[in-house]
Amino acid sequence: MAEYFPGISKIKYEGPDSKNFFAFKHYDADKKIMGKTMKEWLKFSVAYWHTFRGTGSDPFGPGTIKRPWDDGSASVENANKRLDVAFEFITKLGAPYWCFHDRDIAPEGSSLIESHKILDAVVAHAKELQKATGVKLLWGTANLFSNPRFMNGASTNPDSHVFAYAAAQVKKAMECTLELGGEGYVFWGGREGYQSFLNTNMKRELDHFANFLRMAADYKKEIGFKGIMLIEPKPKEPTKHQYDFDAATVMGFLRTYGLEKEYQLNIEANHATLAGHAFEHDLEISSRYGMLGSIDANTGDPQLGWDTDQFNMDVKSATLAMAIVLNQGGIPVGLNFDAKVRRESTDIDDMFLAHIGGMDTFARGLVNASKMVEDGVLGGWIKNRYSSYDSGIGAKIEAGTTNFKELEKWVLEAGEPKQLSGQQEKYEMLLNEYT
Ligand code: XUL
Ligand code: CO
Repeated sequence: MAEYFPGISKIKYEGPDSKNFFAFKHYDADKKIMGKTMKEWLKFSVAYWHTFRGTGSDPFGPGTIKRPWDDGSASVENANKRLDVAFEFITKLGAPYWCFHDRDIAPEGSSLIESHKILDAVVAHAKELQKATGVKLLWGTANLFSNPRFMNGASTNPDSHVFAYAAAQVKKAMECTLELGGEGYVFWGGREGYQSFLNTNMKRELDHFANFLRMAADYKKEIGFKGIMLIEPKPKEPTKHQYDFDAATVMGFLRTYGLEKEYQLNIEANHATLAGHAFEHDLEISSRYGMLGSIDANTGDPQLGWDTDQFNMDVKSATLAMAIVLNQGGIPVGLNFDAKVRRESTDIDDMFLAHIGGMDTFARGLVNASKMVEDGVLGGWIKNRYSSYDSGIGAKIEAGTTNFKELEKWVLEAGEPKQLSGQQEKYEMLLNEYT
């Protein structure tokens, strides 16, 4: 088979003193941290759409990124060749997983049946490549937002014909994910939202959305797919309002429609920040309710404020994220780099450096978080802050075994509460010590 990156050999761990950009300084795949290898904790995945279909185009100009292997055609040969390149890239990087949308790996045909056939041919090739390289599928998904037929949404489209089309496309994408042994299947509601309240019946759209998700959950059982079904919250972009606004909204929606046992959440950092939260906010809320299934690791740019999908190189952010993952004993599906190199980062080397940097950042986050846990720092201070609920009246409040009358009586005896400092600066100083 042709080699597309002849100048780059397998990326190795060389340790923190290495000056080699094409080496890991922190990600040491087989190193054990708190009983599991780094590879098992982190479950890194490469996002096919960004790294192999991204061109660097933005609303102000066309693509800047040209790849020598891609002839730009919509042929199956070109699609298969891109996969060859991708698997060489992922293998050299040493990421154990990849992720895709149906329409990024295979071109869309002129009818649904033709699209299915093209997808089958490309999936067969991907299966051979997975077998040959050992790279596994983290999750699959369907692109229900690029084709103009989905301009008013997919399962929340006012036209039931489009709803049915989306169902047929997801059915096929789920079958392909099963065929490739995916560990998850993701629903990101690209245009599942609205642009104007004036033409939208929100309740009917939400009911339809829930029915769609119920059918998908039923189909999962029917075909014997054992992976985890995931919903990826995002508040807006491309629509003005997306129904899967943030983690808390999605959890409430799932409970309202009795779907909370069928789905978990795929939390994306840049989506959390678009919703006005920190990355760790959406991780924490979903984790504490047992709903954190997977992570789309990226970051936005605080000055731009839109979904820039950058590689996260911020060690502090990765430390806080990995502390949450450690606390829940691991990430059930994985950590996908839903991130792209900048429009100006046009070299092939940049593809590698972005991923190496991202992997090292999360590896450092993992090591830092594990040290904080081992030193009893993390968790310790928070536990202490709530200790008044561990006994006495606090324990009764927590257990739900008291009432307003009893609490009034208790306060009349106990008097005014003492002021307890939140000590935020102290904890910020402590976090600095570990990062
Ligand atoms: C878009 C986004 C998607 C999903 C998969 O903002 O994050 O790439 O991760 O559809
Ligand atoms: Co994403």
